[in-house]
This record gives sequence, C-alpha cells and structure tokens, in this order.
Amino acid sequence: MNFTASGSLIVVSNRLPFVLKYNEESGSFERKSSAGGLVTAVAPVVAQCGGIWIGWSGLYMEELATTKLEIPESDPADKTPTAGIKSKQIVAVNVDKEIFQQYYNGCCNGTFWPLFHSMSDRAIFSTESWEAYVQVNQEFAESTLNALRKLNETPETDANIPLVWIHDYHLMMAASTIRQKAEEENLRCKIGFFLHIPFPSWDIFRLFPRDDEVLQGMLGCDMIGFHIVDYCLNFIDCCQRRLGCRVDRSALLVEHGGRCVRVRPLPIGIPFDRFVQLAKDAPQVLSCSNQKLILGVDRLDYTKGLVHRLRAFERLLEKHPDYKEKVTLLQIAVPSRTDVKEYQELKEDLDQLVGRINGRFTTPNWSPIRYIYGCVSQDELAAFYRDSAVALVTPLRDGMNLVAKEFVACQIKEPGVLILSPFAGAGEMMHEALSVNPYELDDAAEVLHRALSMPKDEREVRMSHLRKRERTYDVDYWMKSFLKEMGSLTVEDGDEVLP
Ligand code: GDG
Repeated sequence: MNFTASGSLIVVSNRLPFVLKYNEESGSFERKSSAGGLVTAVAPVVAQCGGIWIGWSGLYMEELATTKLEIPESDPADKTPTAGIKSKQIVAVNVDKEIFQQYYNGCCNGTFWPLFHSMSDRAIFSTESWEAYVQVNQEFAESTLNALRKLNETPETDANIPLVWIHDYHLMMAASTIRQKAEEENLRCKIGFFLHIPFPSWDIFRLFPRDDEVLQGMLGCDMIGFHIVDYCLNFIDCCQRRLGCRVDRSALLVEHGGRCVRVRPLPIGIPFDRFVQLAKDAPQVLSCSNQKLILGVDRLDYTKGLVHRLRAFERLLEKHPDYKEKVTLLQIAVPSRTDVKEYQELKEDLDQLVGRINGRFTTPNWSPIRYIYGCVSQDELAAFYRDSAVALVTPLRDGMNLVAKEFVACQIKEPGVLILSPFAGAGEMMHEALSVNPYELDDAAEVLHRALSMPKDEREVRMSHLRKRERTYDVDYWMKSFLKEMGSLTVEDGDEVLP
C-alpha cells in the first residue's frame, strides 16, 4: 500500500538522515547513508510528500567558517531510503562546537540517556549542559518555525495543516517553543513527538532538577508517542504528580494549558521484507558448520548488558562442559560515543572479559567467543542473523530493540531461538521468545541451555509466530499509525488502513 502525509511533513531529529562527508578532491560534500529504523521508515514518506527534514549537519559553526555547506543531491546510483529526498528538502542546523558538546555529550548522553534507562547512578546533572540543551533545542525550534513560515505563504486548508514530527530525547524542549511562537504568529501546525528510549517512572524522573520544564516542553505537542503502554503511563503519572495536570489514564490523555495532549503507544517495527530479502541474498559467511552459533549484536553501550551476557555464557560453559567445541558466541559490538570516558572504560572491561573467558576455555581447535569491535555490512549482518541458532538480546533496559526483530525476520532457514530480556520494549510483544532476566546469571545460563537443546518443532512454532507478528507490525505500519494518530494519513490505493 502507498501512503503519504496529507499536509507537509516536517521531521525534526538530532541528526540529518544521512552523514555529510567533505570530498577534498571535488571540493564538495557527499551523502553517506545511515540506515537506522527512523530513517528507513520516515525518509520514503518525506520524499513522497515533498516534506522537510531538519537536523544537525555533523559540522560545527567553526568548520563552516572555512567551508561553505551545500547539501548535495543524492548519487544516481543511491538505493538507500534517503535517495528520494532532494537537497531543498534538507535544513541543516549548525551549532557551535562547545555548545554542541555540552548539549550532546553532556545533557543528552550524560544525563537523559542513563536517567531514562533507570540508571540514575550514572547520570550527571549540570546546569551548564542543561542550558546548552535548551539553547540547541531553541535553534531547532527556530529552524522549524522558519520552515513553517515558508509553508504558510501558501495557505493551507483544514485538511492540509503542516505536521511537525520531533524525534527523541535530544529534542524534548523544542515543541513548546514551536507552539508558542507559531500561535503568536498565526502559523498553523500540528506537532507530534516520538521517544525512542524508555520513559522512566516518576521516582526516577523526578531526580532531574528541571523535570517540570522537560514535561512542559513535551506537552507543547498534540500527540506524544512511546514504544509501549508502560512508558505512556509513566509519562502521564509524571505530568499528574509534578505539574498537577488532570489526566485520564484509560484514554491516555493529559490536560495542559487548556489543551488535551494525546499519549500513545506506537511500537516501532522494522522493514521486515527488506531483511527477508537481505537474508535470501546474503552468501554464507560463517565457517563453523559443526558448531552452533549464539549471536549478540549491539551498540557498545552499558544499557545493552554486554558484561552480564558474557558472564552468562561463561556460566554455561562451566555448568555444561559438553558445549565445549560445540558452541560459539559471536558478539558484534558497534563503537558508540567513543569520546566519552565511560564508554572507553566499558570497552576495556569487555576486552578483558573476552580475553579472560577465551583464555580459560580455548582449545587448540576452538575459541568460545568471537568478538568483533566494529560495524559489519547489512548483508553480512543478515547472514549472521540467518545462520545463528540463538540470538541473545539481553539489555538491562532498552526502549524497543530492533535487533530482536531483525533476527526473526532473517530466520528463513533452520529456525533458531530468540532469548529476550523483559527489560526491552520488544519483550512486551515478542511472547514466543525465551524470556530471561539478564541480572540472573545462573538462570540466563540455563535458558541458553534450553534454547540450544530445544526440539525443532517447538523452535518452528515459536519462530513462525514471532515472524508473523513482525511482518504485520512492520515499520510501514508504525509510520501509518503515527500519521493516523495525527489525522494526517492519505492512503493512495484505497486499501484498508488500520484495524
Ligand atoms: C534506539 C533505542 C530502539 C547494529 N550493529 C550493526 C548494525 N546495527 C543496527 C541494527 C539495528 C540498530 O543498529 C540497533 O538498533 P537498536 O534498537 O538495537 O538500538 P539503538 O541504537 O539503541 O536505538 C532502541 C531504537 O532506537 C528504535 O526506536 O529500538 O531501544 O535505544 O537496526 O541492525 N547495522 C550494521 N552493522 C552492524 O554491525 N549495518
């Protein structure tokens, strides 16, 4: 089914949907694709409806003083989801380096990331970084208002009001500024927000000294989407307890400033068919046919539970020595936030742990852990997903987790088993996975044993249910659900829209 947004769509996210790389030879910028879930889902719709994407260019003001930024058109050979987006649809927000560091490494990743993942001990509170956060959010709001001003030159009809869609914890203060100024200037728009990470309980959220301002910032929206109902209820609870808002928990509504803000669970999906195709096309890349492969794929982040996972695997080898030379754990850890000390320390801990476990169990013909610190291509990733007997998706806390979904999409041969933490949003829906508390090492080792010894018919039944659900609730469904909630969905071939 083909669908677009009925009004102009303005997507606002921390980063643009592609990375800009300066080519010294040609003296111009080139696009480098980045294929996260958000880009895959939203870019085709922005392209189809002639929308606008606002985000940080990846360049600092200081760099732009010497190099003029001109957004390039896509390469004719580009097949990525952003290929259809023209340069005039891109608005780059440029920020001063010092301010951006305070905003991004400071407030976003030093405060909100750990706090929203309920790891408050890791959260740093600093007035300076909060002020930078507010300033950068205002710059994003100003760029959005400029885009709205241009759109307003052509009068919109009631059915055609511009739709602003703001993404994630980097931009929680933008909506209220956009709303206030748009009202002052009589600019019409609808504002939606989606949070890709968990929203914590009141007990945790209240630790942030400016918690009331964050809530007010978000309540500038007409609709706020989270992955699961629990995060919606946490948010509603915070609005009631901190701001004294009237709320309706069963209808998921918050009253604020004389308006009713809708709060909605909109679980993100994956481009299921694309992963199936990748799995069909990918050549065999693994050479351990006599061994079962256990797979872990994560950004190297403390929320993903990598240390716990390696220890659980070690426990399996201790308790079930029969698995020696019969199973291998392939862990891909994608470098992330490498300029932050905490992430550098985590990398060192993992390096040591992998070395210790391998040193302890390795035989002349086998090492228990293959550890890739780096990024593999999507083709290779699809082959790993397809050829693994078990996927270990055991975050300590995770908004959703797309790896769990991509694994089941790629399971087109011998069915494997998904082991999933209940602390990932995905754990709420993927009931046929084996659930494991990542903190309970003995239990995790036993669940791993159960997965490795599960009869084929049980694996088949579980995998077929998992795949069916992910195929139905894919990333297009997510995008449509959002547009439908905002009253901005146009279906082009007349198919049924949503149940
Ligand atoms: C945030 C939330 C939420 C990983 N390694 C490679 C690679 N990947 C791709 C995977 C997957 C993505 O990265 C990771 O997605 P996650 O959902 O696991 O995690 P976050 O980056 O933390 O994302 C999360 C998500 O937003 C969406 O709302 O689910 O909870 O934290 O797509 O395929 N891709 C390639 N090579 C790799 O080595 N090509």
